Amino acid sequence: MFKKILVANRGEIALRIQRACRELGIKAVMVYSEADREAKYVKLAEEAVCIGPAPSAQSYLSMPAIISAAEVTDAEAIHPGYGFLSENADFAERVEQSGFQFIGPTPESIRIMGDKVSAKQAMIKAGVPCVPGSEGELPDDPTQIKRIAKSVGYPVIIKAAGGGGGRGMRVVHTEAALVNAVQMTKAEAGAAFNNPAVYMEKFLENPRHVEIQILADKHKNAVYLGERDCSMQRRHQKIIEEAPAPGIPRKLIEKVGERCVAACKKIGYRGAGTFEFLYENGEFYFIEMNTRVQVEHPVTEMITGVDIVKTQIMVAAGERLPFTQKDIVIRGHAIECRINAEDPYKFTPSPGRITMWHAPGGPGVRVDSHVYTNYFVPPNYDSMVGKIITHGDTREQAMARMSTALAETLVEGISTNIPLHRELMADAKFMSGGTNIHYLEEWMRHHKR
Ligand code: MV4
Repeated sequence: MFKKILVANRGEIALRIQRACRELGIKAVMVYSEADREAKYVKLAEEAVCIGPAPSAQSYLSMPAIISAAEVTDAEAIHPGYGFLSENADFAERVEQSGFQFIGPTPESIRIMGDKVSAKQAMIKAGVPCVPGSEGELPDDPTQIKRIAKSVGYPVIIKAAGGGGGRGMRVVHTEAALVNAVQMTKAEAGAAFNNPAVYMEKFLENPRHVEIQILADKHKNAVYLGERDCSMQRRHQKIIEEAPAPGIPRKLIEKVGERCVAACKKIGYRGAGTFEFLYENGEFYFIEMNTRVQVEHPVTEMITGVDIVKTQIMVAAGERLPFTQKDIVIRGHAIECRINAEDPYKFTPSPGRITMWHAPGGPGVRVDSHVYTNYFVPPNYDSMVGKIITHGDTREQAMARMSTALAETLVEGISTNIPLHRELMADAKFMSGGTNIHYLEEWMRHHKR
């Protein structure tokens, strides 16, 4: 096992990784920007290195700054967390060329999944169900583009190969609008991702976003840890996640989960990974794979009892997965509310000093947050200040515990989206389960203030 790991991230996930290291008896080196000097996980760290000024480009996104920090502290491995450099194949490669273990998949796996066209081709080959669409990249010839769209059937969606997470997409309803939409998407993709390649899919109108968590080791063992429903989102920002996904037959999850595991074995995937699907009319359609630990990993940890971050570190060190698929048993239900420093209805960021932070507690309540009373939320990074996760025997109990937890959470000095979460936990449609990806935005339109 590693003796020392460098944590190349900030905020709650930096703290989460530090906790996993402590449990494993590994020293965690924390890095921080000038804006994060006062972070408690920095003060509590055995070692911490300032890697640059507040702007991410000069700190958390600076490969030389992070790799030199690992060199001067004699760390053996680097955990990238989520966001920042976590899905940058060049970073993973440079980490390994510098003699460190990257805690994540190989650069090749990251590269394949980063290109959505090659990701989809790999999944089709491995037998994972995908959204019907073009076979790979779209050609330039307008006649061929129209022929493909006709066979897929309108509406279609044009997506950039270099996009993902909602960037670089366009929905097309008619043949008249098709060729221009393809050209526009290609031009934007070339500018934004330095890759003009686009592909086409049937546009699903009212899907849910359901994803499957996997873990794999370097010895071709892989398991799936069930699914999460992440449909409660606004502008591609998830705000509530839950596991299991309400109302989806267990047998179907098992079938798709087994396909994901087979795909991992086939491509030699290692580490934690998430297969993102759209779920509509009882069917799963793969859209993208994330090659990092995700913000919402705690809901899976709560229903399986598996420590995903700890396992990421163990498998990166070459250990075998300490469990097999039959050891993975889903127990109860978990919900996560992301707490953001923002206006709850206008969504404008609300950085600044937290003059009072009182976290909830009680049975089945988990809080993953790096903030505390008197903490200053810097304006330079994303607005998430923590996550409240509740677990219960049933979905109803998990939701009741979440309502209680939200009621006793006190934050003063900044605005947060806690009032929005309190309202959503009392919303009849959300309470009944199974709302689709459009529900929150529609709800916002009907609850204007
Ligand atoms: C789609 C889709 C409908 N049909 N693909 C948006 C984020 C990116 N990961 C994929 N996205 C979508 N792809 C087809 N063929 C609708 C979306 C989509 C969406 C997906 C998941 C969660 C929220 C979403 C919000 C708007 C659109």
